[in-house]
Amino acid sequence: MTRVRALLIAFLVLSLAAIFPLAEGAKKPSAGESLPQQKTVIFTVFGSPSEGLSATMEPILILEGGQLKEPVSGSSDANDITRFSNEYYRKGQRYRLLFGGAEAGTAIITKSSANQECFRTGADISMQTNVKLNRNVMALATDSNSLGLAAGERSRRTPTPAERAQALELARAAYKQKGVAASLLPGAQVVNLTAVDLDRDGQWELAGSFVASKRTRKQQRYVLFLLAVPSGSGYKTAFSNYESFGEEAVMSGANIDTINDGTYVERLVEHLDLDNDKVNELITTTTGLEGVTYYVYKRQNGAWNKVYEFGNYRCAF
Ligand SMILES: [Ca+2]
Ligand SMILES: [Ca+2]
Repeated sequence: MTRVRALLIAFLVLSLAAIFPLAEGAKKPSAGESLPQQKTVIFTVFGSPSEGLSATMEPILILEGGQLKEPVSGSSDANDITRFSNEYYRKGQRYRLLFGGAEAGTAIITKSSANQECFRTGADISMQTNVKLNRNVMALATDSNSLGLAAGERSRRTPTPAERAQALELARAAYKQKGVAASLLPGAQVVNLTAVDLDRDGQWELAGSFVASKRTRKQQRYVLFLLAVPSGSGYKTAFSNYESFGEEAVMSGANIDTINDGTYVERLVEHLDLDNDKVNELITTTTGLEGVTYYVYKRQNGAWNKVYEFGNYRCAF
């Protein structure tokens, strides 16, 4: 093959790629058709008020044939990280932003982090959205064109004072059941509390993260994640995850108060219907000192079960 011809073919291939940038994820099964779900990637999007429409994202799961699979992680082979970056983090690549289980705008890749020391499976993005993100308010991005509800069906908001009081009451009950001293409970802190409608019945569920602190020696932190669901005129706990951390649980050089700021505290990422059964799955995360873990909970026969867990190593502390 002559050099000119090779260049021409390369040019044609590039042109096609430019014309059909979304071709791979663009086929949508028509109504009633139950094709196996094609491979799609779900990313968590992290932003902050000071960054405005600049944010970062990293992959948390791959949805393929109805299965939840682990994506590339910070501890993956360097070649796998490069391959992922080349495929998903080309400058200008666009992804749908999802928030409150629904369409919320666009994420546009500005720079891959693959060559950095930390956050190697992540990327810098710019967003086109009216959603305001912060440390405890995260969004999702995806290359799927079918996941998520229409923008008008978004469900995610700050709880009312009454909802907050009920969630705190359930949190205190959960703490009491774990034997946490009653004297520490009035001071229990709400790290984050979000109202979401997971099953689209117009009644709000509450996802909450809490820390109770024993500040006398030896210090202790009691962390709790709790999903409260409507029951009668109030709420009941659908599930809760509790953990206790002493001073020795925090690596030297870190302060135990990092837990009060959210480290080791399971927090809501988002909710999204991953398997099209009309009930949204709950996606949460726990940030450690060297990485982050993601969880997916699914309602099965009325119970909320953990169906996925993925730890992403980011950087040595
Ligand atoms: Ca509901
Ligand atoms: Ca579902």
